[in-house]
Amino acid sequence: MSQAPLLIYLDGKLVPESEAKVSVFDHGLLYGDGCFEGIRIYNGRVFRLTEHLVRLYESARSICLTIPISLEEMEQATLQTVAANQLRDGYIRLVITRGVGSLGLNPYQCPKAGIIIIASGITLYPKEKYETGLNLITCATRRPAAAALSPQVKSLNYLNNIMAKIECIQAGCEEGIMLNEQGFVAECTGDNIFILKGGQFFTPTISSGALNGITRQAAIEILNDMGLSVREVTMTRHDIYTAEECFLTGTAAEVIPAVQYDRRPIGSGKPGPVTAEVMARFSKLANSTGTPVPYA
Ligand code: PXG
Repeated sequence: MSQAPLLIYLDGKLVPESEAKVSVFDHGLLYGDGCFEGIRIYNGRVFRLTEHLVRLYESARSICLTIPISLEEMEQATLQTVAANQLRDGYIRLVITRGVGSLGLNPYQCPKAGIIIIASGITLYPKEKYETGLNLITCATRRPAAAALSPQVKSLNYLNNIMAKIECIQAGCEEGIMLNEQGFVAECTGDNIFILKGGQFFTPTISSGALNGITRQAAIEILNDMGLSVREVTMTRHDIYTAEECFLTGTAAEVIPAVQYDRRPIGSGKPGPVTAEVMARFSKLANSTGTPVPYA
């Protein structure tokens, strides 16, 4: 990573991070009104950029938020921000805020959405956890019903997930399982979940309350390439208690094993061989595909 101050894209301009400031009247701050994406840069290429941008524009459309530039312009802005910071490996955070308005919820009082692009680094879990695996708990905090707030909207209001993350950390765990209102497994606080049982992989359906993760999709493709089928199911805690292997997927987490759930070992209690193969294949895929960054 470069040592110079980061250059942040803010509403059409690249500015030093010390000047990258937003108004206290931005509804992104006042109400968590807006949406975001997290994207990875591997080996000088941006991983699944179009898929992330499509999801960002869908989140925005769903909440009646007009992004003032086109998806193609956003793609160029993202690549330019990465290039300007000379990042070959890192993490991009795209943030769209409702913009500056008056006090009061009415989003139509905010004339123009704000655009922030940060290209930096991220370390979600300690490196050794990719070898030893994560411990998970069941979070008491549930995923909101889709009728309350669609889990497909990556909104700027992550309090639900943050409350669940607090529970994980207080329990001495890195991640946790969030159930939906019916008590079925939806996903983790910032990752999707896969389990292996009887030679087949299972992951919760999107309608269970899971975000349709881009890494989740990549994992499904990898498993299919390995000749393994993945069934999207209504998953229970029992299914995880009795799984042979378990791994989580997410842009920040990549593919990471989980070895304990609610104090019960998952399978042997060690990362499984199939999970190791999926991790290796994901690393190969991430480092060999993607949109090249136009470095100067
Ligand atoms: N579920 C939720 C609720 C997420 O927010 C995922 C699953 C995984 O989706 P992708 O498309 O990334 O495979 C996410 C995305 C963080 C952080 O800081 C987490 C995400 C994105 C950005 C930052 O923990 N998770």
